[in-house]
Amino acid sequence: MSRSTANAFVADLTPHPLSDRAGDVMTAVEDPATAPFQASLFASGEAELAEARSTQRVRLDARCWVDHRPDWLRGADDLFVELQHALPWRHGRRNMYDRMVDDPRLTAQVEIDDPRLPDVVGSIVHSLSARYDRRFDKMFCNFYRSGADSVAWHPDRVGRHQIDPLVAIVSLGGPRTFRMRPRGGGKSRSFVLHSGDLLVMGGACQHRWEHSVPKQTRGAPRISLTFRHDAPEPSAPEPSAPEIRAPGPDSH
Ligand SMILES: O=C(O)CCC(=O)C(=O)O
Repeated sequence: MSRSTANAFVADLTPHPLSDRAGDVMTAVEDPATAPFQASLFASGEAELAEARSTQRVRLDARCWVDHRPDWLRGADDLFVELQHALPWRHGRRNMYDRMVDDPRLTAQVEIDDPRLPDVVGSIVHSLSARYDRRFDKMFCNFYRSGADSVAWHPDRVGRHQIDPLVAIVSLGGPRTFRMRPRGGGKSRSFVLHSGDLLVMGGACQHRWEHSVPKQTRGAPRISLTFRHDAPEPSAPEPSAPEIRAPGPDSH
């Protein structure tokens, strides 16, 4: 199918990877079209890890932290374009209140060693695994076609069966706000993720906090590459980074 027929769905009724409910399904999307966006100079060219500014560790509470590393990846906009066309994007539909509702984003699940992935993904995995002393071997990708796409508040499912899992997110394309709030209520915090930024949630984040990417009125398309790992050995140390003052809480 050519790009001119982009966004056509090929029904294949694969079970939904993010849902436990019977009847929730995924359909394949061939080469999703999006509005073009203006690549920045830093984010153009061949993708490679940059020795950029140091990691900023934000303590959310006594047991939860977030590492934000701006400009971690050079060439992130070109990587966005490559992965937009190369990955097996799917569109989820879920049964909610007796009607099928479209997920407001596309997703793609790929093996870390999938031949469609460029070499830089191997470098990302290697660097994360070395820095955080975990074997990051699971990759899940999200495609926000515009500001209208989003993901609602949730903790990650790895938190159900792992103590303090790390979740790493590499952002490609348009900037988006990534929000976090304590489960059960409380002040939220926001991180603006630009193309090439790395954000890692650690400690008990998946047990005590939840996160979202809210809709926004305008927004260039964005892909997030998320990396997870198997349960670590009980003796694995908690990785450290210099701490900075946490950004002020959001008003809502
Ligand atoms: O796209 C993002 O930055 C967040 C992704 C996310 O929350 C998820 O896939 O669980």
